[in-house]
Amino acid sequence: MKEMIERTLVIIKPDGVKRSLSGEIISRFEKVGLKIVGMKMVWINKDFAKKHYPEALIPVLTEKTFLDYDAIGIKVNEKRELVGKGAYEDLLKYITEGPVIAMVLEGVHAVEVVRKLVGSTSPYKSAPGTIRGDFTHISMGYATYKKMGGRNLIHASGTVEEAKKEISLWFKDNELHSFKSVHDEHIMPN
Ligand code: IDP
Ligand code: MG
Repeated sequence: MKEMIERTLVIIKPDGVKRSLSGEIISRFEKVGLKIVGMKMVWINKDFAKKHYPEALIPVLTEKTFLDYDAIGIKVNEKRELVGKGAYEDLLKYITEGPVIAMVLEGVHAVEVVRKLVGSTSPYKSAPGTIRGDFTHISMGYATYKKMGGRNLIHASGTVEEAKKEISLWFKDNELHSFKSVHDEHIMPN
């Protein structure tokens, strides 16, 4: 079924690049047979960061921060919206603080498979064996509290729709390639 073959966007964030984890992260995707069909290193500016992470994300950041605060019983006097806005500004700073590696991966149910390998947003909850679970341990609540952006190493599209939008933001058509890998014979014949 051709429709099950999807493309998804993955970004190794500045902390992943600076910690020299790029090779390790890429090889995890290669090992399950996902195909890299586009890849580049870029240092994005704030305008571009706001396209990738639009302001509509603020309520989500607020939610994730307070989930972590509530879990350990932290009470914050600041208004919820202000906490979310602060976390958003920190996220923009974080994603623009160094170069990132952007790639498009292709494979069967690629969006969901990549999310499974990446692990949940707040690494202290990410399962061992996942990229976030194996290589970092902070929580989003801690990141907001420390005003450091949610340093969780990696971005991966959340849905097929999101993947389509994000791929067209980051890559031109002629930067993406169709070719046969050895896995195609075993995993995705014709
Ligand atoms: P995701 O990356 O797992 O899809 P999203 O909710 O889409 O998570 O959030 C985008 C990014 O924003 C996260 O990967 C993380 O870097 C950052 N982030 C999310 N929630 C928080 C938070 O509560 N505090 C600080 N940063 C956050
Ligand atoms: Mg997301």
